[in-house]
Amino acid sequence: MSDTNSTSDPLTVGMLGYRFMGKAHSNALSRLPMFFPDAPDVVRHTIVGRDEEALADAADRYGFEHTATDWRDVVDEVDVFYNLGPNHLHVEPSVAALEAGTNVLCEKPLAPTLDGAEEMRDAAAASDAVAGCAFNYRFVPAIRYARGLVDGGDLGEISHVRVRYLQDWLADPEAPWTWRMDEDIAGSGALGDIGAHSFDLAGFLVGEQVGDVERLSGHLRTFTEERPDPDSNEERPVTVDDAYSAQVDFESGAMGTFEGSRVANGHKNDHSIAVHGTEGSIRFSLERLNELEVKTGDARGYETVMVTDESDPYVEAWWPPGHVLGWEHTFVHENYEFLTAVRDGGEFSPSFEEAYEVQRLLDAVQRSDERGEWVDL
Ligand code: 4PW
Repeated sequence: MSDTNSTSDPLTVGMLGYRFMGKAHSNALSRLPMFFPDAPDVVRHTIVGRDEEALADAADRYGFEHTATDWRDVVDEVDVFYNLGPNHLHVEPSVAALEAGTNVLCEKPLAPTLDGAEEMRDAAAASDAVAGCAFNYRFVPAIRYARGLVDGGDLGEISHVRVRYLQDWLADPEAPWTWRMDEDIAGSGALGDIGAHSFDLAGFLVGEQVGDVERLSGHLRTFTEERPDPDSNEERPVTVDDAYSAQVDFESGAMGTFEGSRVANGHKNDHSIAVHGTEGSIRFSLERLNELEVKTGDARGYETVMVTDESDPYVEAWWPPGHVLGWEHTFVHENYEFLTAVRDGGEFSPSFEEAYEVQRLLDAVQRSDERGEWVDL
């Protein structure tokens, strides 16, 4: 890898994965120079995948100079490695990159298993490179604004945290099999895919007030045991959960309830969080991400705050107040913070260490479900 952190040369990026997340992060990289002029310059160097034809097309559309079919040829040739592959590809390439001194931004969940996540956390701790996990919902302006209220004491002492992440793309039992339904590749189903975001978001918003999770009770359910493989037309087993729920006790005595489902008919990408405290409450839904509902002081109910004022986090970089932002902007903000940390030799949060803590909770939910009892963390 070239010397990155102290140079003002453009940062070279290698990206593993060119589908959903490859497109989201490539879009973010292309937006940065226009809207965040103080962001580091980036060269989209090499995009990595297995299907050469699809890869060439992605390189063309996403603006990458080269393609490669083996990540081993890339991790030590670039300044920053984006690991956007399926979960079972998170550990080995990320660890190899960090050992080569290459900065890594890895998609969530950090790994399919707690052991894999531990290896990644340790590799990050042993490296001078920046290692971040792409929990993009931390970068919604309304969530940053909400955190400011919580930190400022506007909600008083926190009693409840309630997070739901509902999708319905698997509600149809005939919806095709994908790698996200295979335990060996994904690690878990709704739990890791969307529950990881919920645990991270709760920690980000109120972690300092409520402390660590002391114990939890988790529950997993698979409603459809087999699905048609679009390649072979044969039925393939689903070895992960379609839905999970968890009850959580925090150190402070606050209670948490978490729920995630990929079979919640009518909900496309409904990530919502509510926090209640002695002085007030907030609630937020990703489906209305420019708004935050706030109840404080003597108000009899919630007031809807439009989080689009130019003083709100990140909004100044975009459009005048009221010209709303969307899902893709979260990736721009995340990439801005990550690449800035790389250039300046700074810290990026969420780090691999923080993502490992999320993985401990995912693992505890699985253990609790297997045992049918509460587990201590
Ligand atoms: O953020 C969500 C993910 O974690 C995405 O919108 C889709 O659902 C893709 O993976 C999960």
